[in-house]
Amino acid sequence: MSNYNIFPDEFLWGGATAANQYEGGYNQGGKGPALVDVLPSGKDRYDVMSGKLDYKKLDESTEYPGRVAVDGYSHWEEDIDYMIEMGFRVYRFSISWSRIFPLGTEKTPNTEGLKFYEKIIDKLNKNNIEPLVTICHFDIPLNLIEQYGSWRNREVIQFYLKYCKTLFNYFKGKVKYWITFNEINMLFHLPFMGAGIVFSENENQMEVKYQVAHNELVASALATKMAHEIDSNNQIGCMLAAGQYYPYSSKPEDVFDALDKNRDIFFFGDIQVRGKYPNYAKKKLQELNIEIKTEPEDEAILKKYPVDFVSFSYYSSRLTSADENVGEKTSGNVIHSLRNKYLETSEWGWQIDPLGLRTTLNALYERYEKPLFIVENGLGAKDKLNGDGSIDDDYRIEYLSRHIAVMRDAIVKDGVELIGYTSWGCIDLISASTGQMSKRYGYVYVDKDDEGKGSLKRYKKKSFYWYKKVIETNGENL
Ligand code: BGP
Repeated sequence: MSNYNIFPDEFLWGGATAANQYEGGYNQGGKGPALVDVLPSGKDRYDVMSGKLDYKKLDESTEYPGRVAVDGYSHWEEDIDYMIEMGFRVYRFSISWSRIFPLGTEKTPNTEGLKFYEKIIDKLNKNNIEPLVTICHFDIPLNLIEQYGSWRNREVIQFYLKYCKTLFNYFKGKVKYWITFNEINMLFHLPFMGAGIVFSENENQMEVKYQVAHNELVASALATKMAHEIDSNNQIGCMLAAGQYYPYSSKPEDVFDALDKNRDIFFFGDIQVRGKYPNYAKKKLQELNIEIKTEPEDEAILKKYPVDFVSFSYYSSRLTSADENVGEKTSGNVIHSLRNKYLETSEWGWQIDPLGLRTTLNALYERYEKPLFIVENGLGAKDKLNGDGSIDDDYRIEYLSRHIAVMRDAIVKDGVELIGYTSWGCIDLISASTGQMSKRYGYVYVDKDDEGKGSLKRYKKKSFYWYKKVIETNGENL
């Protein structure tokens, strides 16, 4: 008989947030303006995120939900207390680049920004919660976008490395786990949100995206090198928006199409883990007649500094067909997929597929043989705050427990090396794709609505007590 209580003793249970959707405080503590501060709510949001609409063209009545978010800037202490109460062993959060370098280009960092994160990190360490820091989560100082054209410009690599060096030195011995870029492949789908790219007319958008990808990949490899040099205990991860593509049918064309679509995700991992452009990517660039600017040393940089672990987000599997005329498109999720008739969907049309997580874990582990870390997973749902301050989010408990159960299968039955799990938005925060508050993921409810009204008071949901038990029993009690 297998022992199903097999999460390793040191398994890192926890939750995740990111400055751009949690922190707010956009003009406090010396912070400079950033990408998130110009992301509107409402109908223009998607066009701005995808680089089709220049944020400078938005009118004066535009609301920017990220500027206040859930005011983690003032509530972080209370929020970490909730994490302590749930027994978190890890907390993933991101540092806002423009809190450290308001313009991105300064010679010296903003000490107030560093001190802000130091308080957070010290509190985590004091309570045996491992900090997992995302260095760049859909975030870049606005000045680097406006003056340099963001990541399309190779000079930005140096600014990013300066920012990394500041963090690695300042938090030396206090932070071990780092992620260089959140969902690096998102830059192909939402180039502005992912990498601060606004397209100009008539430019070859695909070429720009590959150039941006290359610059970020070189930056990530150099950051990995630097992190290891500064402290050999540092562990650096890549971070992919994962979720395997399934073929729409057993037609060989559909099967091949799924393989090809999966390469959009693997492209980044292949370079960050295996250290070189895979042949399929070189061929694709030739076929598309894309020429990206590289430096002679890039090949060696990518080769010599692979990441230590592979982290990823998983919300759903995806479905694809070679035939554009079959199937029904799903709404909601920014990475497009056809409707899979075997799956239920969330209120936002995201398909729910726990077993797909096991498939994804296996695909990544077989390909890379590196420790895996699930750093985002969860159900975005509307919650109802009852009169007595309780929230009965059984649907969230069901979603999460089904996903955690397959993680256990992947470890015990498949031998996948999984080191941790941080569910997304452990404290309710602003949704990235919609900018709305009503799409909630948390164990802790935050009183705020889509119009920005509310006391920001926190309430524990039913899932709070459930997750506390999960951690207490090391995943036995689902
Ligand atoms: C990922 C992002 C997160 C987060 C999550 C949920 O793509 O890394 O920032 O927001 O998706 O998406 P949403 O907020 O759109 O529901």
